[in-house]
Amino acid sequence: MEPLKALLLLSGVLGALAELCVVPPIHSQLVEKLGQHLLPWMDRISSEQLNPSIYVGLRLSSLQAGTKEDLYLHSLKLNYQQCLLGSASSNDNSDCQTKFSAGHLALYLLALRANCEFVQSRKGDRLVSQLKWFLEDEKKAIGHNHEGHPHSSYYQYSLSILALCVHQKRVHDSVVGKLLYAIEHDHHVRQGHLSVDTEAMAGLAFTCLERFVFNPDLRPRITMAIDKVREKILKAQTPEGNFGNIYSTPLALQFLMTSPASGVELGTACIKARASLQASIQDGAFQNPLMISQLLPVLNHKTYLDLDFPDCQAPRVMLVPAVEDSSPAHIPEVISVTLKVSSVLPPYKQTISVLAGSSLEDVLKMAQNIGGFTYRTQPSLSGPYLTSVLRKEVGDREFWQLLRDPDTPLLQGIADYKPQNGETIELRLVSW
Ligand code: B12
Repeated sequence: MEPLKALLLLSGVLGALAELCVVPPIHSQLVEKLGQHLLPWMDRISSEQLNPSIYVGLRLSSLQAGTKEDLYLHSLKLNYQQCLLGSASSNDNSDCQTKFSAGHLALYLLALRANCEFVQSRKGDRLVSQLKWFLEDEKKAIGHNHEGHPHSSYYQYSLSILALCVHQKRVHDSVVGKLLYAIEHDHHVRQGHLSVDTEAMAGLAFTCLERFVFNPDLRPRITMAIDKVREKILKAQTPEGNFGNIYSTPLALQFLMTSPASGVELGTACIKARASLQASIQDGAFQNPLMISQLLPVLNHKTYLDLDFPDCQAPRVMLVPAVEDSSPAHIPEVISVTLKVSSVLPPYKQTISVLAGSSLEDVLKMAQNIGGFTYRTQPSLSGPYLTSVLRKEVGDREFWQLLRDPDTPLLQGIADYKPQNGETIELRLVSW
């Protein structure tokens, strides 16, 4: 048989065995609208508001923001390098250390790769060392017998491995070993629920490690872990098509798109997920810049793994700011929302009046203004994170969970969630 024919036959056989996760294109106008949401966030360049994930998402998308994008990267570099590499003795620096976690540093390294830069020079090496120290520290927190937990989360642990890997920096086998063990034994499962986001991030990290084969002895375990992650994510698909929920679907798809699989209905699952994503985008479910930044690569058939060899010359459509809606404002309607906190003594319950379209954060502000209620937040890449309610601060591995009465956890944070008239929202202190 001619060599070409033999090759075609072989690829045909392999193709029939292995299924690919392909996400069919979504209407370009919808994608542009998502990109437009990011533009105002790119004007916020104070160190607290900078978000390297936005830069990564945009660079892996089909869209570009021209000089705004260059300026944003410049601000990221100024802030991160000054902060992370500043003199350890200065007060400023200790302030920085609390502002930027290892997860932020990992995202910053991904942003550099998104601009086709490798960490080089002494400064770059120090950033890499910081991330490696962080992983060593987390490894110690997990402990020899895997009985502990990372101080941050397995999500940030995986993100850090991924960032080092796309910079082709070796990660110690024992560090990888802890993540393998966690995935093999479901150690990151929280309250019995699988965190699809965490699985997907771990899957992306493993797939990168598999590509670079730092240690061939680990390869079979890594390959098995990738298969296990895929299996669990596919099992977590809902009847609507989401992997986990709508907001974990982008990262899940990023992972599923990186490796073909045989013997599973991967292609069909991804087409179903894409349909659900399209419906949610049309419904306006994607407003949060972090969520958009994880989604945009998927809509451009890209994943964080493309950062190993990014195509920085790929043509991208220039974004233009959205035109303000000038339709006449209608008379504002007042709605009632009941706020309930049972995790404190005495329990708190109060009905608050706010304008329709107000966020949960507006409700909390109003309750605080009325009196008898207090809360505090901390800025994060996803927006304001609720850390204290009625002076009760979260303890180790605790968080203030947001629920719609009676027992439905919200899928959005306080700044994004808009309660409906008559709804009761509970703030509940829980362990994770
Ligand atoms: C780990 C995690 C948690 C942990 C965080 C604790 C910890 N020490 O890590 C726990 C379990 C406590 C948690 C809680 C919540 N989470 Co969460 N979380 C994540 C996850 C998997 C990773 C976040 C991360 O580390 N990012 C990387 C680092 C570098 O960024 P960072 O900004 O520094 O990270 C901090 C914030 O992300 C913050 N955080 C975590 N979750 C959320 C959610 C919101 C809305 C905000 C504002 C902040 C926030 O905690 C991180 C650590 O300090 C993401 C998944 C994802 N796809 O991003 C979901 C994710 C961000 N969480 C989500 C949600 C909905 C929540 C909750 C609102 C759930 C609820 N009903 O109560 C609460 C937050 C409530 C509050 N108090 O404000 C959604 C947000 C979707 C959206 N529309 O924006 C995501 C995408 C998961 C999902 N697929 O549903 N989360």
